[in-house]
Amino acid sequence: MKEKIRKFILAQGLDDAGFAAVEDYKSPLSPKIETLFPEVKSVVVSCVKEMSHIDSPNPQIAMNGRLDVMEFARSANYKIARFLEKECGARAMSVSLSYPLEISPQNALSVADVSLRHAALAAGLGVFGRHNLIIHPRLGPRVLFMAVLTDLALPSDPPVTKDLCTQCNICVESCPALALDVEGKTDFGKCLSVSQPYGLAKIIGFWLKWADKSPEEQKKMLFTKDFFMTYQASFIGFQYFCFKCFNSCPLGSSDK
Ligand code: B12
Ligand code: SF4
Ligand code: SF4
Repeated sequence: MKEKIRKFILAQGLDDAGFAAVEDYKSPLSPKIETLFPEVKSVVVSCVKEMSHIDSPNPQIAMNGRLDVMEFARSANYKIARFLEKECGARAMSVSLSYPLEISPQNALSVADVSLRHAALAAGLGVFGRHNLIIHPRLGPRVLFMAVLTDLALPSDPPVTKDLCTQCNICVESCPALALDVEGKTDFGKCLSVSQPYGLAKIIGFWLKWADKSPEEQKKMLFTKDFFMTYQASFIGFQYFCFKCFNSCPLGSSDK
């Protein structure tokens, strides 16, 4: 059964696939996976390579490439879920790539319903690196993950046992936010301030400032780059302006 599913996934143009039995998925901060789908038995994880767009100094080119990859991955993930239901007689639920995500002051760390890094680890698709990203054995960290939960009982693929990270520290030194200084923990707030400069913090800051201004100054604030860019980010979704930990890591960077 696994090989039938893997063949289908690779035929979609995805770069790799792996399987994790739910008992092997261990993400300490995430909700219990059974709360999402009580009958879940395994997680089908796939990945897609990020291409050269993430190396562009132009944030529009970089983010447009990311949107392409996300759109493709979302559609491919839907097809995998559909295949599991139609061709394998299973029930299946797809997991979001990044969002929708519960964002609230009560979930201040933005813990997702399913941690795709821990799912990829359990499915034998890679290991954590110093940058806290999953390094795929062939493609390095330059991959995005997606997953489908299913009630099909599929044994886990063998884990990657080799420590792929060479501890060269390039990712840590390349992070403009100094968000990777403490090993094993990304400083979420520091990362966000650089990687999503027009995200929620900017929007809240903007409106708090706006509320205290005179009508004349309020009008002026609406004609600023900050306002225009946050307007755009509000319909793009999370808009990333930094890919440094992702693209500075030398592992897998030349593999197509
Ligand atoms: C919210 C989120 C963020 C938040 C982080 C919030 C957070 N608390 O983790 C912010 C905005 C900061 C963020 C940033 C980035 N993100 Co992000 N993010 C997510 C999302 C949606 C949820 C993550 C989550 O639930 N985290 C909470 C829990 C799982 O984390 P945790 O248990 O505390 O585990 C952390 C540490 O304890 C540590 N850890 C745990 N076990 C171990 C074991 C070892 C040995 C080590 C060393 C570390 C380690 O690693 C984790 C990272 O801090 C996922 C998608 C998803 N659904 O999983 C994408 C995801 C993790 N992001 C991704 C990417 C690429 C990025 C960025 C590069 C941004 C960009 N330009 O794309 C940066 C990288 C930052 C970094 N180096 O860590 C990819 C990672 C792909 C990969 N190859 O690993 C994911 C998987 C999206 C995807 N669909 O592929 N992200
Ligand atoms: S995305 Fe940028 S700011 Fe965030 S951890 Fe990676 S290098 Fe640092
Ligand atoms: S850049 Fe170096 S230290 Fe960072 S994850 Fe890659 S190999 Fe490890």
